[in-house]
Amino acid sequence: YITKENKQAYQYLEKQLQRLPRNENVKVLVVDDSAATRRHICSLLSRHKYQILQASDGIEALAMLEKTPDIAVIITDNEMPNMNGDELCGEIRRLYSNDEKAIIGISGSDASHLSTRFLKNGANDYLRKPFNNEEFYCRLSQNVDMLEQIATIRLQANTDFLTKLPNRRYFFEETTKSLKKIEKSSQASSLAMLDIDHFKSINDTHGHDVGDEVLKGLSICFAKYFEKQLIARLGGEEFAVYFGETSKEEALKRLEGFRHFIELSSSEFSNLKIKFTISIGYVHGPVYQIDELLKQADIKLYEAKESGRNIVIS
Ligand code: GH3
Ligand code: MG
Ligand code: MG
Repeated sequence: YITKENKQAYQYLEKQLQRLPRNENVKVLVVDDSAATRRHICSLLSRHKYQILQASDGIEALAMLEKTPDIAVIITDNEMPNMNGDELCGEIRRLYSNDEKAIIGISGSDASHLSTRFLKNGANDYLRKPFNNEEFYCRLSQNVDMLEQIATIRLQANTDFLTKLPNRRYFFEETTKSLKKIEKSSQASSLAMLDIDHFKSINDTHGHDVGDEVLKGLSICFAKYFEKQLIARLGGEEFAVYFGETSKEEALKRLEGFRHFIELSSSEFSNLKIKFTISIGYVHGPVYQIDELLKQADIKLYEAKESGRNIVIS
């Protein structure tokens, strides 16, 4: 489950993993009313294999940003019809944070107040024409590096290290946002907690490393099965699914399906031939605090364990 905010972070990471030459994946938008200047900047960019988009003024630039959400860097002239570069900067910053997109202002004017205005309006950097090609590349690639570092850190902060599932922190943040929306429309919220049965005995019998492999195998199935839901590893051998606007019947059908699937196929994970089951506690109702929802689901989960495990209790 990937939200819009995190999509860029995941895309960056995927690209890093694919080990493609980086620049080919970096989209740069060049905004200048002079076609000749655009051509010059674009030829510099294409020599380093950046993906290039062009706009001849601020309005066109904003439309392109909306249409192409993964533009990473905007290089903008200052004096343009309709909207100056520094105003464009301000508009971009109203919509996109500076850990999402970098802006580099360019201007022919040598008035120093211009660079200040660019920076005040949220530009990351400023170049004065005529600029040295080497300097242009250095500033551009430093800004791209910064965006990638932030994306990597954000992804790591939201991901469980062992299973690569979204972690508890991410789950709390995202469900809290969603619950606020659901509360406004007075819809019921819906959440389940899953826990491996007798996991301790898997560790005790086969060792902690095998226990880890079981957690990883389960996580892959879990993520695939609940592709459209917000999921997380809450900790240990405990997982959660948040169902947003799904009906109670539909959610229970999915959960029962997953419980059954694990009962049948757990032994195939990583060729370990270890069979295990899971217990699930499910809540549905007008509850809009994530900690309260989890508390109620945990009570149901406890009931599932008490009643003999390998069961969904709602
Ligand atoms: P129940 O059916 O009641 O849930 O029993 P259980 O054994 O699954 O539950 P218990 O809470 O007694 O034990 C959970 C175990 O999970 C204990 C802990 O060592 C193990 N565990 C927690 N995190 C990890 C992990 O990251 N890797 C491994 N291998 N084990 C873990
Ligand atoms: Mg357990
Ligand atoms: Mg447990």
